[in-house]
Amino acid sequence: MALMFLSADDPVEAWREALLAEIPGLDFRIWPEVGDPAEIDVALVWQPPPGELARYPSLRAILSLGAGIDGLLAQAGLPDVPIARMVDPSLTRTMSEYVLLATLRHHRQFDHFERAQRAARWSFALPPQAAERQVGIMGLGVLGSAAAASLAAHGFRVAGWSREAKRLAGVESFAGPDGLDAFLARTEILVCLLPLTSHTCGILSAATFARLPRGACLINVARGAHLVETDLIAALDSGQVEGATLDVFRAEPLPPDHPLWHHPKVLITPHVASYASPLTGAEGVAENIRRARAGRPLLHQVDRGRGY
Ligand code: NDP
Ligand code: OXD
Repeated sequence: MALMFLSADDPVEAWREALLAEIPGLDFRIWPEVGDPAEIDVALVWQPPPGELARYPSLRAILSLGAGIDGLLAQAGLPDVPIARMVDPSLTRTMSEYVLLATLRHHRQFDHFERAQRAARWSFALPPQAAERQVGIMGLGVLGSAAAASLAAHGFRVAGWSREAKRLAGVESFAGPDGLDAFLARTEILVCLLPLTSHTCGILSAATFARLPRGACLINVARGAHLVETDLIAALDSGQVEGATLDVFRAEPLPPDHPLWHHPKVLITPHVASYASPLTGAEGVAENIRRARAGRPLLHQVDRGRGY
């Protein structure tokens, strides 16, 4: 049996080399040159074309090269086989770096100084201490809890919001719909690291922004569909939200004429907040190939009912 690799964004040769080091003799086939579809038993994928995975009758598992599997679950005709999310030290570390960098940029008012410089304006303003700055992370899973720990280690007052309450050192925990108001009311820098599900789609809306303290900032590194873009633009224009760092968008690439590109209070990055590396991720993927072939539960297996 063979593994099919399908991704336009991931380094295929590095993944092949790293997986062959873990599983010598692995039959590694690169889409679309996969040979007989009946010989493919495991698919390692990022953003496969719609319907493609239904073409492999012997498929035993789908291993995602990304942490978010909302795109896979949205596919019509997705085979009913176990799906595993990507959990990888590089993915986790690079996300924590991005969230720390974006938080510091808002906290130290670099966004404000960038605008002041463009107007040749000397805008003297000192920030509060990190210990006085309240950061809130929506989603305290693999990525959110690591980002929270890193922010707490830098002295920020950190809280997180998840479905179930968590016990994380230095992180105040809020949970469920009942905990959301209190979480938002104390959050000056809001980070979204939720999976995209029917419960979280559109959660970054006017109603949410109105519950933040005036002048709060937003960092969205989860999915574009969490954000109601017109609501954010209105909140930025009114001053309810003072700045935003956005890595993900409803349409990617973001169309050239989209108003977010030119908004003075928005920093845009092209879905690069974090990325998996074959050097650190191959071990977990290889373990999941072995598990799939032995018919055992996968590591980080997705709960399809929950949507993450
Ligand atoms: P996890 O599955 O590990 O964590 C998800 C977290 O969200 C959990 O804490 C979960 O709560 C919480 N959650 C889910 N639904 C709700 C809800 N309805 N209300 C409150 N909390 C909820 O995911 P990861 O941390 O690995 O990844 C998070 C997301 O980050 C991915 O789904 C993806 O969209 C995005 N991502 C973006 C990248 C980028 O480059 N921009 C790269 C990688 C990921 P509980 O713990 O209680 O179950
Ligand atoms: C994602 C990823 O889910 O890049 O966005 O892992």
